[in-house]
Amino acid sequence: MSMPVAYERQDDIAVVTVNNPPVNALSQTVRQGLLDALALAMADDKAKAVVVLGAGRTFIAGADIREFGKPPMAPRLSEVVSAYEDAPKPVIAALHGTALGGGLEFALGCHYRVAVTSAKAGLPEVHLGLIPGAGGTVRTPLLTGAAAAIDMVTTGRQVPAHEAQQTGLLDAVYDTYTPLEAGLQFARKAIDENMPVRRARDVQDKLEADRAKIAELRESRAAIEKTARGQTSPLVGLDAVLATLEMPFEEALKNERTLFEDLLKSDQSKALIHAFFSERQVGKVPELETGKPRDIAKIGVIGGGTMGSGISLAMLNAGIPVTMVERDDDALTAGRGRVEETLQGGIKRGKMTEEKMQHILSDLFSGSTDLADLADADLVIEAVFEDMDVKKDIFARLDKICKPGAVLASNTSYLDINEIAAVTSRPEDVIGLHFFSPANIMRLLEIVVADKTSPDVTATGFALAKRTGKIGVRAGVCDGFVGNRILGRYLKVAQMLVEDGASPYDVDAAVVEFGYPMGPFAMSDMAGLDIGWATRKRKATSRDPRERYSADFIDRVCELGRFGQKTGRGIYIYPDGARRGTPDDEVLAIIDKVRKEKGITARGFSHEEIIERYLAAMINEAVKILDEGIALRPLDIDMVQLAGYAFPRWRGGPMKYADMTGLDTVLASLKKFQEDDDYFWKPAELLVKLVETGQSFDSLNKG
Ligand code: 3H9
Repeated sequence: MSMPVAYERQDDIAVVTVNNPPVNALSQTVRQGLLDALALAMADDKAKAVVVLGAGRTFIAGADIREFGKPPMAPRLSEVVSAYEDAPKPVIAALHGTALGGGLEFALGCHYRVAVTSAKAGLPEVHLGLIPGAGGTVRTPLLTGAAAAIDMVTTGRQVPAHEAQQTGLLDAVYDTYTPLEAGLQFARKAIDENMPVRRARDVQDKLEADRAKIAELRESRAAIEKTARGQTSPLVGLDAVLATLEMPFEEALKNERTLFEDLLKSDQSKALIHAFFSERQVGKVPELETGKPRDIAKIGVIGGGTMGSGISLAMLNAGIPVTMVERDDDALTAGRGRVEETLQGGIKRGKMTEEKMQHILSDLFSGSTDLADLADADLVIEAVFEDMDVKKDIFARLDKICKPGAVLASNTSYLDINEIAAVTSRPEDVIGLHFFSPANIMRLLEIVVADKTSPDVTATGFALAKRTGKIGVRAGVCDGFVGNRILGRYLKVAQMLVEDGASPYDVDAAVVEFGYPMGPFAMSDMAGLDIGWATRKRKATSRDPRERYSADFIDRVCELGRFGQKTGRGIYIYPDGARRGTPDDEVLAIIDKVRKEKGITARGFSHEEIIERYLAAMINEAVKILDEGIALRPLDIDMVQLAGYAFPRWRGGPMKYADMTGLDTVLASLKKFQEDDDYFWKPAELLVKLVETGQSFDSLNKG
């Protein structure tokens, strides 16, 4: 095994290379290796300067996150950074790839920083519910000034090399060099010009200027609070940078360390670290051990409605040619129009260039009204409306038209993929690819593996997710798969809460307070109340008589032609096309009337109780989904909720939230609610078992 940190000398320059694949994280052996290499460089009389760089694809991408929460192991990163800062010979960090978190903090301890053009530097700790803990909030403002440091620390943004040079974070950027050449070039200059060691702590000019405008800098708090939406670390990051302006250097470092350690113990950082690893774990599914993704060079999308055009865009944006098939010319023109309109919108927002749009429309996109034009497609995604007979007819025709080996996918959000696959002679090629609207933006892709889907086809689904920047989550076949099945439960709780006494506006407020961008009623208004109304009518005859029906008030609202935002009225009213709704007394009167008719005496619900019920229902259904094997692991459910349903990331997802709340507490809530409605609230068997055996969802994640 190669050493995690290698030392060599090239003429009179010491070269220290960190080699800890895949991202050169600063694990204990790397920290110790860096100290040892520094000692060698200092003892080496022939070495006049030191260059530090990363082997492989990147400079150092940060502390080793897997070490968090475990007993600390010496040496601490801050000691390593200080040792380099105090070195008497000039030390140059040569950056490529991503210098992130502790990696950038290490570079800030070096006396000079150079980079190749494609390098990026960032302090992404905020995304893990943390702030930099090894001097990032102290040395960054000294070099860049407080405003740029606040931006980096509170957003976690990866700053491109040239911008980083402008702010003072980097000293030189080289367009054509390798990282080693860049480092050596600068080191040669440092030696030849007898450049001094320049410690960030000694750079005081920007600090002086910032001190004069500290009141103004403090004002950024309100904006940060707004975007952070309940997340603590961005505000702590701001405090830490501002403290640098007010405290002596060493004290500011100590202050940062205390803040970092407090955050490390917080539920928010546990949740965000869970989200980070889950995002990487979720793509590891059993089928990928044997399955090989098929080549996808051309895709057919059937349907040009909201979903079909969104899916087409997701593919086109990834550079994959798409043929959209619609039933007639008018529908095709409308479908193409939707694609074009979204691309135009991208140009207006500066996210798309005219040139790229032209390339997409003339080289990648084509339209047809004849399914036979999909004969050479490698993958066909059906996105027509939710009608089993229509879908079966399409798949039977595709079976005859498509070439052998083509993957046949349905974007259905709840229909049985096994039943669809059964009409073809090749059920092993059939899979569900459930996109979320708007499909070109939403990151979630449920990859629904039917009974006969082959591992190659599943692997193709995951490869497609990766290629289009989506988070693919494996799901089994059931009504609603993972996401919509859980959604159905908490929408139902929301309705029950309203029937029993809460106003829909209270329910939404509680859910927003919890961290969602909007509550269930505002969301239903946005999606269109008619959709749920139609589903309820469709399911009316198959509804279990033990199930409480609690949507009468929404049905009444729909009967008035109030379908939500699109009709200007729904549960809220939207005067003059407003996107944010205003509460409406007419709706409250309807709710009152329904309660009276049903003999329900309204009672009050605190926000805490609303959330307790909302989450308990969500978690209970999730456990059933897990037990039935519809979801592979608890983390898969968390990823569905985070990537597709706006569950606040800093709460980790419903399963992580349940673990942190305590499964016994969740079970106790369910039992309490069960006294009112045994059918709805009966605790899932697996949850009872986990509580009895003292296990957590996390223990199931680990297998
Ligand atoms: C910090 O530095 C705190 C300090 O301020 C204070 C300390 C006292 N540690 O994402 P990928 C793994 S906090 C451990 O698929 P990419 C990752 O899990 C840290 N493991 O690759 C995956 O493992 P696997 C601040 C890590 O090319 C593999 O590497 N730094 C770490 O798409 C490949 O990752 C950050 O927050 C880590 N730090 O993206 C940076 N990073 O193969 C976090 C990655 O088993 N990392 N792994 O699934 C990233 O943002 C991306 O990984 C990166 C590469 C952009 C680097």
